[in-house]
Amino acid sequence: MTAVETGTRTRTAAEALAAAREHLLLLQSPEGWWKGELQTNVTMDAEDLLLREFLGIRTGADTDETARWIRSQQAPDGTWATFHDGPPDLSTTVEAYVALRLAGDPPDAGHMVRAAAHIRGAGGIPATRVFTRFWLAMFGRWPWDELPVLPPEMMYLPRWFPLNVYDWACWARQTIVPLAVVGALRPVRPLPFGLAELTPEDGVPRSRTRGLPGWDTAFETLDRALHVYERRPVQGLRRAALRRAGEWIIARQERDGSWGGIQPPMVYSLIALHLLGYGLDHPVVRRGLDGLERFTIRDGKGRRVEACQSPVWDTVLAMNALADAGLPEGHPALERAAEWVLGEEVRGPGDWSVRRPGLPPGGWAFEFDNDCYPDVDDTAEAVIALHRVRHPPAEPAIERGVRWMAGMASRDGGFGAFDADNTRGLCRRLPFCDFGEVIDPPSADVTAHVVEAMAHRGMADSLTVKRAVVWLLKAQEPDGSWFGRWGANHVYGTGAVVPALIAAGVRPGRPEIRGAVHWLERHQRDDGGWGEDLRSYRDPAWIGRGVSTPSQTAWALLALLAAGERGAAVERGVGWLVEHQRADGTWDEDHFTGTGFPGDFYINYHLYRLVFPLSALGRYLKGA
Ligand code: R01
Repeated sequence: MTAVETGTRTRTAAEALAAAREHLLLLQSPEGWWKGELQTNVTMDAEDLLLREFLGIRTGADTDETARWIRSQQAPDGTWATFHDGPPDLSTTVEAYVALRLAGDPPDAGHMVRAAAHIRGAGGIPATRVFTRFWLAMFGRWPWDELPVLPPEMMYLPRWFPLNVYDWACWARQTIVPLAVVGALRPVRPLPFGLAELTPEDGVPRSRTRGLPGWDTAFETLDRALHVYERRPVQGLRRAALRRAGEWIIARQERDGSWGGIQPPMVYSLIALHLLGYGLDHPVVRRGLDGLERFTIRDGKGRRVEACQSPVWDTVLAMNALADAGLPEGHPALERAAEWVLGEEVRGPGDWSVRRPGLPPGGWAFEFDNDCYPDVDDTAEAVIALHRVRHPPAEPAIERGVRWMAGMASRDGGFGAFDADNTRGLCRRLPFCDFGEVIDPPSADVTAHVVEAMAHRGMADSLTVKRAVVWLLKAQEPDGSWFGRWGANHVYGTGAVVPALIAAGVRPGRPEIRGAVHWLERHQRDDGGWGEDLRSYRDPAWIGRGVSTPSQTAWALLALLAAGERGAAVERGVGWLVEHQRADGTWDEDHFTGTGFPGDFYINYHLYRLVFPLSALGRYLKGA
């Protein structure tokens, strides 16, 4: 059994587990849920200030506190990244810079001079993403005419026609509908300063550094035609399309006032509705602003906005971790959590019904109030959690969730997160879409979670699980790993798929499992942990490589333990967890290990550092 010297005494794996379990129990809310901070990047905070400036509701206190947070995230070279220790990101740096100018930071202050120098060297505003230039256009610092056109008339495309709104992943759908309204109305608000200092010197290429390959000829031609149309849209049609977009947005506002429980749709929907004539005192707008308030964190580090909130996800992961850690069935913490999760079940139709019209509702969403958008990943983990804590009143909800999940299988047998058969790659090629993933095709991690959930429910022999297992086996990389869509990266994918395949009855001796075990062993770091840098999404040289982190070490261990491994790799991995645990029972994890959009948008789920190591230690000790 692994034991590691910590300070003056030796902590064993069992003591590490007990400390972690106690720490997690202390974090539970009185209502029964857990929720860790969902950290992303400072574009959230910059855009929050710009939104408030646009609506005329920006306050000095909020601005100061937000600016303090944005400054605290600046790298020594003056830039901002989209993840901890990541490379400079031009669009993020421009948005942060503009927000700090809005907050009154003088352009000749050292941190501003460094930021501006980097921006100029990287191509300036012309080289930023479409969203960044959209914001600048709203403040007269970029010509509306030089943005890709996204006409609101797209609301009339039938559901079978390419690029209709239901071809888009739900997060993109909810973002582009309000942006189409904003782009059609082309508002310009004054900004009390210029941005001449961001203009690149001669010789710096002015084109977009990325995204240009997406402008293939057909779309370039289409965009040019749309620009021509934009000068004289058919007035009656335009008015009707704007009204229809407004109604579409309002129909999707959640009980908490948010849209989809994510920041970008909230911000753009508020702007769109405002432009359509909804005043600040209109209940829809007021509820929306209240919704944003609930996504706002204020503490000693400053004011910041969460891109999204993860209470359901965090709660079901915590329940699973506590069950792994040996907390007995019927423990009050698990009972309270189960009751809360039951109250979160989604019982009505949502956008997913468009592709699966006959399917009865069920399942869970990620956030507190996200009834239009339950997702398969949360549903799978909720089913596992409710099943494992043996809470009899949960049975009907579990059954509804399982049936809903089964109905959400895509044609190829795999599972996407929010929609079935959301695979139209054409969406990715629009010039507008340079911000990240815009479709929701089946992924290995979500499919694995479904397989694991259904295996727990005794459905390992069902056609749904068999097809999903075939899907997973086909998705294995030649090197033995699986790609991680919603977590970083191949360590996450492999850590999800191996336990699922074993749960579904795949023998540990099968070559696919052996291949995965060897891949994990080959990528164990010298210190005994596992780590995979987010750069791996763009640069294959980083696959399986990076600084060891608690969550990634735990994912690798979960796979190895499921495959029946009990050798040196496991001992060293457990040793890494025990050695790096804090005295208070949790772990530090500055590196982001969550993925929003591969290559573009990343998440540090603050509870991952605790729930996954707890699960890994629990399963290690149970098998010991
Ligand atoms: C965003 C954006 O901010 C954002 C925020 C959160 C998500 C999607 C799904 C899940 C649930 C969690 C978070 N699970 C499938 C994953 C579980 C690990 C996605 C996007 C940024 C830009 C745009 C998210 Br445009 C739109 C949204």
